Amino acid sequence: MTAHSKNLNIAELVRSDITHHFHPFTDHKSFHAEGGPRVITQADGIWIWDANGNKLLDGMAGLWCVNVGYGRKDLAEAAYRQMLDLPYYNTFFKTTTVPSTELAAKISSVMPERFKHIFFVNSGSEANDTIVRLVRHYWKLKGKAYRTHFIGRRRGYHGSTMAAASLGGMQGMHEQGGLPLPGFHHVLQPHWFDFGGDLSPDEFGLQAAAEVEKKILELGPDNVAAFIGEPIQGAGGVIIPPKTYWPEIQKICRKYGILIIADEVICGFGRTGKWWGFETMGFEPDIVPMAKGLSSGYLPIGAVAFSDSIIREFFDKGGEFYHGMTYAGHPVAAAVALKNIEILQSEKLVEHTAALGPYLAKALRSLEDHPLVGETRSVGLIGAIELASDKARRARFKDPGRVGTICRDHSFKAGLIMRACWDTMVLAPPLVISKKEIDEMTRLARQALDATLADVKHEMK
Ligand code: PXG
Repeated sequence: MTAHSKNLNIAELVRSDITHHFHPFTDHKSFHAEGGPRVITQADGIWIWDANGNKLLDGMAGLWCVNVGYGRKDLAEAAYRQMLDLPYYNTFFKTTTVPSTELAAKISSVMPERFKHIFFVNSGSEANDTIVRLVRHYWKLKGKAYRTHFIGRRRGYHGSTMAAASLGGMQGMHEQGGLPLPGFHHVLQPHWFDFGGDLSPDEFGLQAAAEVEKKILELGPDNVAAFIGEPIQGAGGVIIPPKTYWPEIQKICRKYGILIIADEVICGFGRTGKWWGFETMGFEPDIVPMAKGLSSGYLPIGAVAFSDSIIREFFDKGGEFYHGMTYAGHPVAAAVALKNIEILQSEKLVEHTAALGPYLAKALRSLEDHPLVGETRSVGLIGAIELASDKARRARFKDPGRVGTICRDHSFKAGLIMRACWDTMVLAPPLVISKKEIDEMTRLARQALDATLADVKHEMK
């Protein structure tokens, strides 16, 4: 532990946190009942330490974001240097800063040729809110102001702001705050384990894509602005669509002139073994929101890449797009993101992820002999373990999420941070993980599964 954390009075800090800190995505009643927060004080590589000195393997890279791992001095130095040069200036009103301009060009350089223009924001939520406004305005510039509707998927996650949560398909979120807003629609997620029935994954992929066409026809093809999807749904439970799904979605969207948004907030910057999830899943989006891995979470920054055909309308027609955040392209965050991408390139971390993908897949498959495990799946360094009460029938336990939470808690106790999305356990470790560390992660996951089984054995069919 650092001298700094040694000197903390942790009990006092926890008391203060309960008194003053209102946390996101937290059940505040049980938070109080259980004695407040776990305090994380330090991290290095793929490991984090809490204030009690417990060492945990961070199987989630923070919240799917610390792709280059913890403890990168280069990133701290990039921030320090930029703060001394220019801690802040804006990018509004025909002004720029050196790091924001350099970062736009850098992002563009790792994308397909048509993505030359990058709009900066501070988070994935803001990226998606920006897209809703910009896409509707784009269609207006094109003389098709009636194209206003967006189609997403159930259990899609695109952020917590009003428009981003409307694009997303999280029922619990929609029930709070009057969502979705008008004009946002959702179709079945391509989750074969839960919905595939007797179909082969490839057959099911086509069926799930057909749901999108059905929704388009129901709304009237001319009224639909865009389809949004994560190439692999993250928070929904690492839903890796069958390989037939995305190419079919692309065919359908092209047929009706509907824009495709690939939400790369989790999949981008190497997570799937290529720079972008759309490359791994085989489709060509028009718009790409990104955040998380853009700076590996070292500072908040997000961005949206727009294809030339969209940007051309703004260049040709003129007129101001009245949208932007004070900190858009913040020079310190941009300097850190720039250095982060340089690290991904110089250490060949995308290639490393591609090379380790089959190793993680095999490690996860080794868990399939466990009575609780109905399926495992992964691409690159993002994977899932499905918990089932009857693996042969792919049957779930009652009260979705209950057994997942038990497993998540056992995982913490064993020393592994593994998240539960309902009863799907998910893993997305930093891309710097080694084979030996994957073995350790798998060993700890099995320990958590064993402890979970002891708790729920009587419910197994
Ligand atoms: N798109 C995707 C695909 C995401 O995963 C966002 C957009 C929103 O990004 P911001 O930066 O506004 O959070 C996300 C964020 C979870 C969890 O529980 C996942 C996210 C955020 C919080 C929790 O898995 N993803």
